[in-house]
Amino acid sequence: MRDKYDVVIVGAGLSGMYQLIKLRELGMNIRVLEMGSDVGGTWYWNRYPGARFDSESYSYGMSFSKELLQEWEWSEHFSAQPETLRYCGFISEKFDLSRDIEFNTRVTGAHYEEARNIWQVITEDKIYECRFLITAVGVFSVPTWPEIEGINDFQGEAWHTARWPHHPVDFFGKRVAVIGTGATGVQVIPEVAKTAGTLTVFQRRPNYCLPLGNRPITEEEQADIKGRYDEIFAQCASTTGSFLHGSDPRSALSVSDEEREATFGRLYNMPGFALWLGNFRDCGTDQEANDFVSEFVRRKISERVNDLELAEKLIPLDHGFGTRRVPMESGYYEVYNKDNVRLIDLMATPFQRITKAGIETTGENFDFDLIIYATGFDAIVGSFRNMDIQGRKGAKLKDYWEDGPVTYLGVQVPGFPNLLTLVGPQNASTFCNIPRCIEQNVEWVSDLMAHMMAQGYERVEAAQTAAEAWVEHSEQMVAMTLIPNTDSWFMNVNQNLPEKKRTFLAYAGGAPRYKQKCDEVSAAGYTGFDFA
Ligand code: NA7
Repeated sequence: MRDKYDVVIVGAGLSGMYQLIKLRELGMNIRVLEMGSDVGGTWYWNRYPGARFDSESYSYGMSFSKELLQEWEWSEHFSAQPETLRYCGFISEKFDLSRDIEFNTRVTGAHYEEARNIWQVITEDKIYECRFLITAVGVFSVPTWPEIEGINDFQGEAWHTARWPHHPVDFFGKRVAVIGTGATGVQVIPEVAKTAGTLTVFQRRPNYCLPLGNRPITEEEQADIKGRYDEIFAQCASTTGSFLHGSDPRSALSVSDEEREATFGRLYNMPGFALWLGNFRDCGTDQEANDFVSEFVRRKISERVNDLELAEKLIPLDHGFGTRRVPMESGYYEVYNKDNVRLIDLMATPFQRITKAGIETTGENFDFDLIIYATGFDAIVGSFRNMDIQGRKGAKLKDYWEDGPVTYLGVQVPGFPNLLTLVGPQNASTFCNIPRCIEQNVEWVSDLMAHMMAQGYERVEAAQTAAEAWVEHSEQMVAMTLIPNTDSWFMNVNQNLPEKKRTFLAYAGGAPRYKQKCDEVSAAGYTGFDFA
């Protein structure tokens, strides 16, 4: 006997949880399948020390329930992972979600059966049947390890930050290596440096990191935040990335050198992504404007690192500020002023192999007790590639996306009826203060379901022409930015994986434009979708 449902949702992170809540309202019979042993998604897996929001906590929390907003209290302006995971658990309990969730259940594939218009969802233990398959698999769910010879030979402790153990990891007095200096590495490194005997950081390409400016939320602030949620979310809805930081309408080239410098200085000292997202409007689109801000951040880095030669290694010269994800840090650069911390520049001395005792580069052999891999993810599309998703006539999604994702609005794929991809490629959610876009995505998908129920439709499928137009529009949007000028996970580049087509995976047109496009489509009777 196969378990039969109206909807199977893959993933019990925030998007899967909220989708469950919304579809219950339609009286649907739903099963959520989750690989972890609890809810939380990203916050369940990424338990490494230092993991925390880069979004202001009160701009990140779910906004759909006024009661939830009043009941939950964030303790810091940028909440740390343990608190955020508790928050996910709090939502699950409040809305009694776990009765519809199967934990420790990994979906390995899903096949569409055209004759019966059903999806067969395959897990390691059994097969579920459903009419609608909704993926809520997150953006960073498939960690990638570096391709280094001997990686399994190391006899000490080794952890990937995205597969951090549930027990505490002790760094005290140990010789610790961290590989990777992206958003994750930059969070974990200062934490390790606090107690490690020695810390050796292996850096390939340096990033432009900004001070996070985290601090506890005072009682007065708490009351103020709770009284201003409508205003906070309205502000988020008005900005490109759904953060509190909206861009300055002026061009960086239209002001005097003094004014520009003063603006950069003010934004640098503000908490969060202010300098990235609240800057002059052309810093991310015009090379000259971008050069100004890049140079500003380079100067800031050199001011914070005592040793000039070391500072030079930490300063990016190969790309412009904000063209890759900007890591947010708390005392990151100052770590390199400590005697027990070393930076190894892999551009000068690349890895040769990992040994039983540690790491060999072309310049030196190192012995370690613990290696931390902060080496990133098969971002956005990795989870889709990891599942054997087959649509009409057995067509495989991974083949269809071989040359880059093809979607309509980032939520549907031609040839894959009744498959809905929350937070999928070419969807604004992947480039957004994510819960803000999750709410938009989930509500839009729920409205689509309600529409289908009202009309008596049982199948929805994006038209090929509509998807092609969406891909073209997405390409036009990113071409207006400087993002394609450098390699990053934004551009589907991950050197730890077989080479893939260089293509932009997210949606660069901004969340307000994306929402408007989605709303226009629904208001016009779901143009671009075929129903049956
Ligand atoms: P990222 O941003 O992809 O960073 C991964 C880091 O690991 C980055 O510094 C990489 O260097 C480095 N890396 C990866 N593979 C290697 C090898 N083989 N050798 C040396 N260094 C390597 O992942 P994060 O986890 O930091 O952040 C992911 C997202 O999570 C982030 O953007 C947030 O939105 C949340 P590289 O830059 O490729 O030279």
